[in-house]
Amino acid sequence: MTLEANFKRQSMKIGIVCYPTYGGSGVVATELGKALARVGHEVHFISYKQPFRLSSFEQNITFHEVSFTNYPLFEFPPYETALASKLVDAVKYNNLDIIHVHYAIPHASAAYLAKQILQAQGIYVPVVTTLHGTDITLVGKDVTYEPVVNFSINNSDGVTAVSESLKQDTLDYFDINTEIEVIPNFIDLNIFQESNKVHFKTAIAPDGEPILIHISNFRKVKRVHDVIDTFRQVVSRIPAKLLLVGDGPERKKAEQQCRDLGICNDIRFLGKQQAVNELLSVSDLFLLPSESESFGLAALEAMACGVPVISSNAGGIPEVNAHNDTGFLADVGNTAQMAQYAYLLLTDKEKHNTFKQNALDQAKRFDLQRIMPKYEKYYQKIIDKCKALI
Ligand code: GMT
Repeated sequence: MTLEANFKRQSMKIGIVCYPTYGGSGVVATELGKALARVGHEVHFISYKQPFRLSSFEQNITFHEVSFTNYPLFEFPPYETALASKLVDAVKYNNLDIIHVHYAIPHASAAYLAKQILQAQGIYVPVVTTLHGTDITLVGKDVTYEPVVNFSINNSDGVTAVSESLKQDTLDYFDINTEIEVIPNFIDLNIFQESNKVHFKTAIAPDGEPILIHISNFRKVKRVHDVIDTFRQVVSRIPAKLLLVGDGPERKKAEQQCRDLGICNDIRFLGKQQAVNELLSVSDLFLLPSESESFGLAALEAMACGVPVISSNAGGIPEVNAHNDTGFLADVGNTAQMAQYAYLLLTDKEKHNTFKQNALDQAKRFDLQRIMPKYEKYYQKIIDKCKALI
């Protein structure tokens, strides 16, 4: 039996700070909070907007909106100050046991400030920071933010990273003098599972063509142009369709690339979608050629729906997508290799079926029910450690 299985649950009051918009860190924070609430914890979300995965009323969950009064002097509204003030309020009037911030910038430093203010009033609340990726690898290490990020990581009571790779990047880029615990991202297998959507599949691929899919926020780091270039090479050999799901800064360029290549008839830009599990259910391959990726939650969602993944080998992706097992990995930018792997899987039914099953088996290792207790246990450890210090 695992340590987590032995863990005796004690109800906690947990404050969760996250970005409410589309994006992996907000999804992980919201799904974690919902799962914690379902097992009896009292969860308080603190953000500037209702997190998009928190659409309906849920027992044990309260949402605290960070509102900020604008003033003509403020060219940039001081969000961090407003967040720290809201945290002080939420902790004080709800007796929170712990604050868990997702994405270091600016959440970890706002929580540190709130902690200091509360401490001056005789209230002690521990802070756990979860590092998600770009808060370290892209934005965090930039000189604009580095000193504050470094300080607030070292001054969090607990720090977790979503992959071994991200932990290593954090140790490489910053001067860290605190323990970092790796707690991987997870998937709710009740939501992400293959469902029968034959009519939908026929509508997209009327002649039974295989369907490739990419889901992201279309930021540069996702290399959407590599998705299209990989697809171009696949479709030059076999008929196929590509679904591009999501929206972001690179979308216009991607649309132009499809026009220039004359392959628009085989590609559908679907924009932001809610029911991605349904789209994944009709797909045969997921493409994730990212430049950098701490984990690759989108790949895990695909795998939970039985979709093998062709990805780059950047960052933490190899911890999720196992080469020649749940999919294939190639060097960043090597679209010829990615296309060759895609062709291999799409033209070998038996291999494709084996990879589908392997992908699902791998996703089960990241089942929410297995990972959530790791957070509960970690919270308890940090609360106990901090109590001992008071
Ligand atoms: O990928 C993004 O740009 C969004 C970003 C976020 O913070 O929302 O995603 C990061 O966190 C996800 C959840 O932990 C990870 O699955 C993604 O790999 C990570 N993105 C990058 O590292 C680029």
